[in-house]
Amino acid sequence: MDAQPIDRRTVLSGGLGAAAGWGLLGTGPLAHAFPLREGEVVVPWTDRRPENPVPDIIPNQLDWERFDSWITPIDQFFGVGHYGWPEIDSAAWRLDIGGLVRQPMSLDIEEVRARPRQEVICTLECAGNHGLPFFTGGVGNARWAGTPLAPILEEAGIEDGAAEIVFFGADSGTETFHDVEFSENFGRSMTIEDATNPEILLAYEMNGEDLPTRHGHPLRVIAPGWYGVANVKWLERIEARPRPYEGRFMSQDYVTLRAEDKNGSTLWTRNSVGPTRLKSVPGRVTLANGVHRITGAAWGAPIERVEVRIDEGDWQEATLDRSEQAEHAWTIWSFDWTDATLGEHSVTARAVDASGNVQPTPEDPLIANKHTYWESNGQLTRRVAIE
Ligand SMILES: Nc1nc2c(c(=O)[nH]1)N[C@H]1C(S)=C(S)[C@@H](COP(=O)(O)O)O[C@H]1N2
Ligand SMILES: [Mo]
Repeated sequence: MDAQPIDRRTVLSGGLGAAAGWGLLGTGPLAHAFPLREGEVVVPWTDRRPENPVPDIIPNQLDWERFDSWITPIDQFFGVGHYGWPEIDSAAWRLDIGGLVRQPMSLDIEEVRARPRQEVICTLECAGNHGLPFFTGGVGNARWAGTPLAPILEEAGIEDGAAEIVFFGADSGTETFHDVEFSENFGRSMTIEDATNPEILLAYEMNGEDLPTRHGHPLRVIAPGWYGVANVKWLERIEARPRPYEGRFMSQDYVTLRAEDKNGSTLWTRNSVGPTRLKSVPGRVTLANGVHRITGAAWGAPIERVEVRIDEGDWQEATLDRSEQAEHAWTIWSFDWTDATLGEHSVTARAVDASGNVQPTPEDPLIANKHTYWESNGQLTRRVAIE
């Protein structure tokens, strides 16, 4: 599953790189969104994102107007570091596996790398992305390599009384709880069933390079299909525990608060974020040979269809670029906007998944009755001026 798209991509880009290919891309049915058309220029969005007030916590957001590849290059990949950015000396680092296990383990990085290698191309989105006005580039798609977690847990032997696996990072911060001040490590948990999914990796490579410091060097969790927060970086401890772990990033932050309607009365619920939700983004508008094209991405569930709406017009189907795809990676789509008229327009996109679920509108109770900013997967509208 994972090796195939890379091979096809290599073959494709080789073919297109041979000069003759370029001129042909603008004609005929659109098969590939990237590379872009010859002479293509970006028509900037008129709704600009406000300046990022927390560049130390959320650096390097994806700039959608530069969005031109299925795999996001490392230098364009956003980061989230709630407790700073530890620089870990991999020679001194160890991963400890303990708690309710029959055989506690301690591995150095060479022992981790000597285990079976597994790769996955998957999209990572922060659950806060699009929840705050300045936060619109908290998503990227990368090729990760590491070793699967499940066989390690199997070797350690999870005891019957265990309910969860907790992942702890090396980074920590000062927290308070009932007037007690203490130092808490970044931590996230999963049920045993979720944590033993064969897709979950302990990853030491990103896009073919040694995992960069910003992204969790020397080792991180990669949980395909989960929001970013589950993908614990700078991993140093894995514990099987008998009761749900309730650290800050499980029980305070990354918790969605909703006012649910139950037969006319309101039931407030709080849930820790988990698996990703269906979403699409109009990425950028470009112009080449007199034709405007909207290129975007959709992810969060298997994508069946993406539709685009200009102003209050009809929904029109976008073309999905199936030349590069992987189960948990975003799907690139494009829409040739052949009848763009002068003036300012709004562009809205919505994704439909393989089960027929439609990405919710901002008015959908799922979004409208949500009172925290995480899991903001409602349909997005952008504005552009055609001159
Ligand atoms: N140890 C640790 N892991 C972490 C975080 C963190 O602050 N510390 N942030 C999480 C969040 S909220 C997100 S969205 C992703 C971001 O991954 P990236 O920085 O590689 O893009 O890392 C997750 N893993
Ligand atoms: Mo996040």
